[in-house]
Amino acid sequence: MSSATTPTPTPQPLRIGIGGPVGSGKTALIEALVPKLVDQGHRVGVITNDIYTQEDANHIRRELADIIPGDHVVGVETGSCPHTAVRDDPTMNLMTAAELLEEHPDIDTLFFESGGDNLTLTFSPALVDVFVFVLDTAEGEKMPRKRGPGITDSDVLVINKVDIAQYVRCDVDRMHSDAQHVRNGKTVVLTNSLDGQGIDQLLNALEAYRPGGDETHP
Ligand SMILES: Nc1nc2c(ncn2[C@@H]2O[C@H](COP(=O)(O)OP(=O)(O)OP(=O)(O)O)[C@@H](O)[C@H]2O)c(=O)[nH]1
Ligand SMILES: [Mg+2]
Repeated sequence: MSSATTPTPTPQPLRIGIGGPVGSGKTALIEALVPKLVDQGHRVGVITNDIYTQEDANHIRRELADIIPGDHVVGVETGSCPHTAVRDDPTMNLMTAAELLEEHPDIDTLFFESGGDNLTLTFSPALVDVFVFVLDTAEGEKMPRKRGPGITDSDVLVINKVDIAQYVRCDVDRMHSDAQHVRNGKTVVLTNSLDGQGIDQLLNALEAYRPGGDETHP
């Protein structure tokens, strides 16, 4: 009898953290993933972190102008080390997410892009459900062998810019197998964010972390 008055609980959005070295392609990956998510019927929000500017938020608003409303993208100006804002004290990001979800409760997928940083970056589990770390081939084939928590502990490791590997003398197969080795077999995805290579595989890996979805993480 009381069921008519019981509010339906709002499902928790899938919160995806994207981190990695400066310029590895974090923003480009988000810009490749969002149109596919929207095609699948998802409603997407994006929170970017830059130290002093809204550069990445503005880029995403421009690139995805026909895909998601501009007010679904918010830029956090951290004013400090990018680690702090997504790992040590994620308060600014948590508050920004709460405001965004209050304004747009239909958002079911929320990206957090960290400011570009070094190999030790990780995300607070209080902020995200899945942590993606993005390397690119131009940083050099040796990067997975250097390890660091971003490379070894992330849920999904992306090796981006596979299209330019040949120009920077990077053996992608070697980089891939080294990455799988240091991650004990956890997911590694090769991508070209500009032409979409590997993006479907990445999306599938992320969906396994959706709250209420398949609990068997890869
Ligand atoms: N060739 C190639 N270029 C790419 C790829 N992904 C990104 N880029 C380019 O790499 C540059 C940096 O990409 P961003 O997406 O801004 O990188 P980012 O990691 O978000 O950078 P920060 O947020 O400043 O750390 C841009 O010029 C992109 O167009 C890729 O897969 N292949
Ligand atoms: Mg960026």
